[in-house]
Amino acid sequence: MRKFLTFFIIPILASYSTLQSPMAVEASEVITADLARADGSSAGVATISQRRDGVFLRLSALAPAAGTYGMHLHAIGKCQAPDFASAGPHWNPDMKQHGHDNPMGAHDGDLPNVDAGADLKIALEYKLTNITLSGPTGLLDADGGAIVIHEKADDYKTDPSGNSGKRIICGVFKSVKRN
Ligand SMILES: [Cu+2]
Ligand SMILES: [Zn+2]
Repeated sequence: MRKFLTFFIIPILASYSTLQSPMAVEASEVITADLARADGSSAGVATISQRRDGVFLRLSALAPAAGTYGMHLHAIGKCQAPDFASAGPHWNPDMKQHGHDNPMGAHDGDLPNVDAGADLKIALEYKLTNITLSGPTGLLDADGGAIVIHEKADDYKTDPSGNSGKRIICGVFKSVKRN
């Protein structure tokens, strides 16, 4: 039994420290978005941190039901309920089509689908590629940027939004730290 425990506890501790490590690495720039539902209630928070080892998105949110949801960075920092159309199209500085499975894709704002289990929680952190936070081609350009969660999964290929349906959660990114 002791051997069994040792075998399983070490990987758990290892993954825990991996999750915690972002806070230990000093971030040069952090932007954060309070997430809201169409009825105005809070749905969680999203944070993007520019660090020495890359740019990382961390999301902690509550979905309306267990399931898989499309999620993107959108071009305009405006979340006007109830349809959040104000957030504009996917963030797309390179003028590509939607989706990593689209030969003409993808938008820089295209992100992997997120999953919520029975507890409705969506919690993740991953490295973003092809992202610049500030400057004229950055996510936080003159009209800002937002993160949007959709009612359905993204099929990763149908232009312009992966058939992911209505926008159900939206958050405007705000700069919280600059060194
Ligand atoms: Cu979207
Ligand atoms: Zn897209």
